[in-house]
Amino acid sequence: MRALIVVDVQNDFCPGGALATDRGAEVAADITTYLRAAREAGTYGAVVGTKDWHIDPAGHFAPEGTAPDFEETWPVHCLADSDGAQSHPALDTSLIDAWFLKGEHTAAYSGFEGHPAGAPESSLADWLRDHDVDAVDVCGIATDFCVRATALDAVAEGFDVRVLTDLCAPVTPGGGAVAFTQMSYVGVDLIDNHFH
Ligand code: VGL
Repeated sequence: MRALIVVDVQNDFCPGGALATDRGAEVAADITTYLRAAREAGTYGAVVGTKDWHIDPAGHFAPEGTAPDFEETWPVHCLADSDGAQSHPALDTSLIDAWFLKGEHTAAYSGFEGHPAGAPESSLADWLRDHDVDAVDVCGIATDFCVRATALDAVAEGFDVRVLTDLCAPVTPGGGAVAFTQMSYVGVDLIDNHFH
């Protein structure tokens, strides 16, 4: 059975947010349109969402007074329970079966570092296997960081992995392109023009 993983479609990663990607809001709306049709068609046995959910994520935030490098250090974003950490309003969250939070006390790019709220011992991989999932599609934000890390971990966990490239938004276009190349190199199937 195949699941869809919707990665970090949160306000802070969309225009107006602390770590905005240019295409974030557009991708949020497109994922909703895609997901409504996919639900009708029975494409997925399960749909899960991940959220960056920071409390004190070690060195993930640039120290106060210093500039983030947008590689390893970032502006403060997705603080647990803040508006910036909520799903973007264009994403219809009623289409998502389960949520996985990540990054409370450390940088956590991959959704596979996530756990259900209030259940730090459980993992996304366990949840997927419990639901007989052996294949995943991945989409969301940001292509070059959390989507890439989630797709690479999904491969390492033994899932058959596809990435829906037009339902992903990068931090930088160059970074997004490199990320797609890396994903494809480890065996991810890139599904282009899947939606448009
Ligand atoms: C992300 C940078 C920093 C992401 C999260 O969701 O891709 N990127 N934290």
